[in-house]
Amino acid sequence: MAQKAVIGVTGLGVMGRNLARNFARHGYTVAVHNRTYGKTKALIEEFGHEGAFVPEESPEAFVAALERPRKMVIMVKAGQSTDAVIDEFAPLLEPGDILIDGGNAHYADTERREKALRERGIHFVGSGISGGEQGALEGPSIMPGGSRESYASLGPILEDISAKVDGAPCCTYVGPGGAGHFVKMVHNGIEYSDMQLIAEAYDLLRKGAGMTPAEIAEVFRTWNQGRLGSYLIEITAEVLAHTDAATGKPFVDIVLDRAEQKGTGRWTVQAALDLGVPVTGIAQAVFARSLSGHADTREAARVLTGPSADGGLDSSFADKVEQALYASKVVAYAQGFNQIQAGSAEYGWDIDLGAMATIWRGGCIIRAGFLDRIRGAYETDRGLPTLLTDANFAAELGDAQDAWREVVVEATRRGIPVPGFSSALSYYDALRAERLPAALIQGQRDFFGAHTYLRTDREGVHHTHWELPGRPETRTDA
Ligand code: NBP
Repeated sequence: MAQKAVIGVTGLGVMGRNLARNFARHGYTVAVHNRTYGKTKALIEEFGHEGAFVPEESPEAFVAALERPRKMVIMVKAGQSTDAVIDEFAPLLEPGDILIDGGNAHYADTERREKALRERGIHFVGSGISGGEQGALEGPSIMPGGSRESYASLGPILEDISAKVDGAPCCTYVGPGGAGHFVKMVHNGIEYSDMQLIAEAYDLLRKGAGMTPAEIAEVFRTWNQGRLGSYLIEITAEVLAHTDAATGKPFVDIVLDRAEQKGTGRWTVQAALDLGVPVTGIAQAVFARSLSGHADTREAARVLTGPSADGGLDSSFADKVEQALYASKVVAYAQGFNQIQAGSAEYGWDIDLGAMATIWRGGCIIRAGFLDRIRGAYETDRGLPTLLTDANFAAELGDAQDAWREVVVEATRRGIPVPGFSSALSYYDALRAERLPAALIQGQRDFFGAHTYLRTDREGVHHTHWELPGRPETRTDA
């Protein structure tokens, strides 16, 4: 009888086939299956020599090829396809088996699926997998949720195929239910804000300091050697240095300036709104992409007047932009980690924030040395209310703020949009403020809707009778 497979992968698209190869390259016998057999065949023909694959054409044969308790990864287009695959495979599984969804599912779907399958004794593990096509093959960052019990047998395999930083795997148990997909969603939201901030830095250097894309590429290469060192900064330099072969122009000048999105950034903001967490950096990034895509509005707005963005700053301005970028990035990450904290509290997931920073250090799109410092901050204080109050980050933001303010002022003066930089700075200033104008808003709410207010000097809930002479106040909870 043929050797049973340790794990299986169904859905051999871009991600699934590379994930299957990654398992095989690590010495695991891996069963492979795809809705249409052609992809399974192609995988074996091209990469069969890389390891021990068990190609199966039918779901029944695929499930039968797995050793028990069975572990099978679903790697299909998220949404209805995932439900269709679950409906097809779940009846073939037995209690104790582990069904892993590695797609970009919405965490609420994962919660629903996990609950339904738990009732049938099947462990459903919604797992975030980041790193794209290359990461899936060479070592992604993996964020598995589901039951802790399932992680006991599944975890070591996933840790084995994940990226490693300083010998530590970029994979850990995130928490029950949809915790893994929630964390992956916020990861993607942070990725949106990181990319937007980098784009704003580029725009400032291009329009404000009149630098060429090639010159800016050099600036990014230098930044990549310092505290901003990260995959996104590294690839930004590559993109900016690239020349279009057909025209000889900088590549960035021949690309249509409309950023697209698949939806995980939008989900992050929607979830943040429900949880009441201000993720202004992620929201600005999502809205900036939307704005860029509104061709008609942008065309119509050509009648709007304002300063000319061009020039006036020299290349020494780049140092200030670096400080503004770093400070804004710290704010964006702080907000994202607060969202994970809030989601964890809301759903009772008990997510270890420091561990999330640890598994994002490698394999994923936001991988960066910087995450080590976030890990350190949460190691020092697990209950940190915001990363901004960590002594090291607070000191850095204090040092950066003069330049950060100057960059926002110069951008505003020149009419260069910097929604990410300026909203991050406003968030920083709002947290610093002893008093916020929210007191006035409470007054307005009480005036038109008798919504009541709390006083700074007395207990209780109060309402002012704005319609009566002398506007007397009553305590409404007494
Ligand atoms: P692809 O588009 O390359 O492949 C899609 C796979 O889904 C194919 O194997 C296809 O089978 C299968 N499938 C579909 Br579509 N509908 C199905 C159904 N009703 N029943 C069975 N199989 C079905 O996707 P991908 O880029 O590999 O992405 C897979 C998942 O990984 C997605 O959730 C995605 O969001 C996530 N993800 C992607 C990346 C990335 O960089 N691409 C990164 C991280 C996460 P077929 O061959 O028969 O059509």
